[in-house]
Amino acid sequence: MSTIEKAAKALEIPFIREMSEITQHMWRNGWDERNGGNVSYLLDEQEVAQYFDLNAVLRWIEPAFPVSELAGRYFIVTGSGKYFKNVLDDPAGNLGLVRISQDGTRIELLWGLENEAKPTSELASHFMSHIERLKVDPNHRVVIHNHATHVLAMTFIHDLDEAKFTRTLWEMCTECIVVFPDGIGIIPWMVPGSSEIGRATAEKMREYHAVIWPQHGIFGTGTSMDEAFGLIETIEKAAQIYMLVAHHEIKQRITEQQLIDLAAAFGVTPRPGILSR
Ligand code: 2HA
Ligand code: ZN
Repeated sequence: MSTIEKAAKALEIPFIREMSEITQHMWRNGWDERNGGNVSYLLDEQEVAQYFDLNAVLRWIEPAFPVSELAGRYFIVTGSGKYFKNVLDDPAGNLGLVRISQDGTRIELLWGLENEAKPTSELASHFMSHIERLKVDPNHRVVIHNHATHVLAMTFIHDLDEAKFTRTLWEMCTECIVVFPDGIGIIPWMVPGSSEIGRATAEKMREYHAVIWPQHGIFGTGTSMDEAFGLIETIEKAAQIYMLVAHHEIKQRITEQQLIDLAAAFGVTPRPGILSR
């Protein structure tokens, strides 16, 4: 089978198509230069069984730490060092379908990650974030990390206090407070790819759907690809507006009363401590 035929066949599988399309969208948005960014998507066993033999393990991969909380769970993940630009043309070379072994000490590869590729270098942050999000929302499914341009820029010039950062984002677009009433978590700058940054990120995920890594990027989560991607898009849009207006004289803005009215109209509860009342 040619690479083109192989890709076309893989793209008939809904979750492979979703991963391939979302990575392409992010690359086109300029959020995933080179091998930047990673995605992991929790799948149901029945969803996987429709397309794959669950007993056909291609190889085993050692996770950096045991993940017994995720034993028996299925994920499709982006590969370490892989370019989002290339996923659509070669899903099997850039994505992997994996299952966590029953004791949580091994990753069982069922499809993809061809040529001995490994799962994303940020697997610790992904797995730990899935564990924490699932505790607060059993419908949680998706973790996306990317280098959203204006979010990253904003971390250079805005106070990194979570309440202040969130408040600024809410003020940038009318619907922000409706999309992320729980606000934005922010961790200190840390070396990426480590279990430490994974722990720090996941700790924030207990309370937030999105976590910013200063001077690096963002993690967004959701119950579907659309929800996780839509959250990042909305935060990035607000950050873009901030970067466009920050050095200009502001003649009118969204007031605190308007934020309160929006929350009431859309039935959301803003995180306490961000608005003054
Ligand atoms: O290279 O984005 O944070 C992938 C990354 C690491
Ligand atoms: Zn990154």
